[in-house]
Amino acid sequence: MENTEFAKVFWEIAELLELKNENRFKIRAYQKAAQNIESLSENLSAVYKKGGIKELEEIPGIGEHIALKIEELIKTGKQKNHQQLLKEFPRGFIEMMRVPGIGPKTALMLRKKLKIDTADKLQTAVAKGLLKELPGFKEKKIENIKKGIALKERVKGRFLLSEADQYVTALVDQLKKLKEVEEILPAGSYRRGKETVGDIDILVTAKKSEPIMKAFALFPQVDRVLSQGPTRSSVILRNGMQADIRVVQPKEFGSAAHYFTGNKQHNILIREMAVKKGLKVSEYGVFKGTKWTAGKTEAEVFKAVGLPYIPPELREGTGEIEAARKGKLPDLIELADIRGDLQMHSKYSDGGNTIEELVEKAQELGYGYIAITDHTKSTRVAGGQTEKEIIKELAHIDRLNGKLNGFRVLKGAEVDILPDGTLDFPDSVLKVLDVVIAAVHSNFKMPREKMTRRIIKALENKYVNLLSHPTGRLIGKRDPYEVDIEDVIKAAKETGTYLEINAYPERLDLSDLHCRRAKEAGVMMSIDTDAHAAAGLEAMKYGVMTARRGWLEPKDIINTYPLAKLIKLLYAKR
Ligand code: DGT
Ligand code: CA
Ligand code: CA
Ligand code: ZN
Repeated sequence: MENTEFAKVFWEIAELLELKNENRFKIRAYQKAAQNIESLSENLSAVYKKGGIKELEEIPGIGEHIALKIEELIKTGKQKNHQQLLKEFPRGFIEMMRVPGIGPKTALMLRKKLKIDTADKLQTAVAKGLLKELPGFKEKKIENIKKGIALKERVKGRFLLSEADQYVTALVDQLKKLKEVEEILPAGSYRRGKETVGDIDILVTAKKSEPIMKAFALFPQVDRVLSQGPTRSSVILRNGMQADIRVVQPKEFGSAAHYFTGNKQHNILIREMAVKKGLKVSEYGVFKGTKWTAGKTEAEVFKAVGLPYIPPELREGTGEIEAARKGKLPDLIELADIRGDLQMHSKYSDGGNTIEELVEKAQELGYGYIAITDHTKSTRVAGGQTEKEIIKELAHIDRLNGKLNGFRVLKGAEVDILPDGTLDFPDSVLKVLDVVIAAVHSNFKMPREKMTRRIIKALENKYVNLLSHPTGRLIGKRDPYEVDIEDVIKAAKETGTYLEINAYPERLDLSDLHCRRAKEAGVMMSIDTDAHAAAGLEAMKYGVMTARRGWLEPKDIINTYPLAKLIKLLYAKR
């Protein structure tokens, strides 16, 4: 089982216990466990193999109770309580409950009053106007449900980049062990770093392909085989995602990599350029007439059409070819450019690890600094801190910094932007912080103008140096709140506030397109993980991917600078 599968079981248990109105703390424990499992870099089964239940209990948020359930899942692939809950609330019902705008209470009522117990039935009922009859179903509520159905439609059959990543990593690890395999390249939208991935496309070079195809079909991640041929197979993985594998000859590797990386629009544009030069570009190579002239590397393919190498994240057919032609491709940011992480939560609020543990992890990643940014009091569900409590935390950080050599813990907070645009802490507290992150965590359903004004007002506070997850979206779960992002970008520029690219896998907020807009407007950004456990710091790569898709360079990102320069940037506004 992949970690996402374990996590899904616990998310589901939590969700279903919520339906049954169970104890809030019990529900929270399952959610915490699921969250921490998701951010874990090591596979749970591997952790278990190392040291059994005891080793599992070392993971933050996992006590004996949950560890035993994990053991059960590893041994039998199922968990009893989970299965029992599923009998009471079948999959179709859960899916309906997950439509944004529905939730547990509404789902139960729909089942009781109208016998609606699947997402499809819900859609039909909405279309027929049946919901209007129900008590409490005002036009606005129905409108929200309609939006929720549309949101679900948009992400149907797509998976988060991080989930695809877990499967790709597992598949690639196993392919590497096959002696016939020479090169391996996960291509497609995954390689382009898109926030959601439809299916996985893996390219392999080998002289003999049959043994590879046979082995691939038997990988434990594979649920069933759709088709298996000599050079191409398609399977469905255990999470329902499709994976295609293609075996090509070494001399075709570059052209195949280019073709299967896409995107389609980019490919079409490259082919058109080739035609103008009297060439033909296909997945098999670059041809002059019937003569193969190039294709061993991607660089050869680009060279054939007179272009420099274009990084995969830019290949969307949105101006990259033009920029390449003019020698104006950006010098894209890389993971190695990141020197620290400016948003994370410790045990002082809803994080699973102590500040010391977060520091240790950050040092392991080669960082020179981090900011601890626990929640503030209005976000009570996430253990938000009062003014008094944070003063204690800050003293703790001071003591710790006294002991650390060549590493700095910056004092921060993720401060709530209240509905009227004022902040959850007074300036007298903000003043003593190095990193003040402002964020919207409540009252998401404001009219556009009001929400925009609310956020801009927060940016006007001279102590706020960073706006976190600026649109509030959760991919596939919650649309961005209504906000005029162009106005927010403009206000960031005018006030000297930085915008965050939140690397949390279901946020990726700013999105790639918004990154590009912010850069064009001359706004600097930070890439932060918003980690709630030490392992969560590893999600930085998804934020960097998003930044690369947004054409960003190291100089655009404040946490690529050394500490001294970063501090200057953070204090520039005061
Ligand atoms: P996805 O899987 O929906 O997230 O997106 P992709 O980009 O991975 O698309 P996919 O898996 O359908 O195909 C992989 C690549 O193969 C795609 O990015 C470009 C190339 N490709 C697929 N179909 C066509 C086509 O009809 N024309 C051209 N020129 N390229 C194609
Ligand atoms: Ca794909
Ligand atoms: Ca595909
Ligand atoms: Zn949080």
